Amino acid sequence: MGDMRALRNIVVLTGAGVSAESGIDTFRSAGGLWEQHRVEDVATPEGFARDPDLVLRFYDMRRAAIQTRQPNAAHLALARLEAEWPGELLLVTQNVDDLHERAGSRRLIHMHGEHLNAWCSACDARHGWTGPLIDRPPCPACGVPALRPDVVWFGEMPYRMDEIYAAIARADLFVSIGTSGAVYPAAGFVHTAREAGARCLELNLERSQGSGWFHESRLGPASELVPAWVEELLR
Ligand code: BV8
Repeated sequence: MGDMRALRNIVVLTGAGVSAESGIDTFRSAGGLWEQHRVEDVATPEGFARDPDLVLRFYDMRRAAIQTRQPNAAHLALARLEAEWPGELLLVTQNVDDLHERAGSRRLIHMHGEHLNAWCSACDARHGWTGPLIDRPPCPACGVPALRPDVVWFGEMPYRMDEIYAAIARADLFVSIGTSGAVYPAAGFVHTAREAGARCLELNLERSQGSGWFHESRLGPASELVPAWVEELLR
């Protein structure tokens, strides 16, 4: 990877693989089999309109599950990097769990939303939410029982894309961790980073759909690769 010390601005993208060792299912493992529905069918506005109870139960189950899990060494290493790196660091996650926050990361964008938020379809307010939504609780702001998971479904626009693209345009290093590179626009960030002249590094358990676009791809579990890479940067 050459001399890392010349780097100033880093953008890190994480996916489900960074939370796998915390016991949170990745999409590849859970994606096709959940109650005989593909995630693409359940995680869509159409799926929600078709069968809101099915979708609300899907998210209630996952919202409860993440609250029983803990950050792993990869989350902690990324929080250490944010604390100790002298240049800019932006962590963009596709994950909707809160393990990066609980590990200590602050400069963080949840481009696909968060399990621990509820979004009111009636008044557009968002609220921190840890319980179920299946029993249609009233929105704390407007009282209408119109709360949905505050996650970005397929066909919906991911959050804070302008900030993400602005950070990638300034990046000297783009690092993708634990993602299959199957879902856009996140899967396209490496192309944008390369066009901006950034070095591109992939840390993943196996080769991903985007591996060929990275200058370097290291294969292995995130709990080993990420702390080693952070150590290399901060040395
Ligand atoms: C949009 C939130 C437009 C919900 C998620 C055809 C071509 C190109 C694009 C499209 C197309 N048809 C449709 C599209 C667009 C679509 C898309 O990309 N579809 C795919 C299926 C082709 N994208 C969208 O719809 C996006 N929106 O395009 O909007 C628009 C424009 C204008 C106006 C309005 C709209 C929105 C996509 C967001 C969907 N929401 N999540 C929820 O979580 O329930 S997606 C979800 O799956 C994740 O957030 C993530 O983004 C995605 C993939 O998951 P990964 O994180 O990569 O996880 P995965 O399981 O796939 O892989 C895990 C990886 O980790 C593996 O590689 C594995 O090897 C590795 N791993 C495992 N263990 C470890 C490990 N690595 C390290 N250590 C380990 N221990």
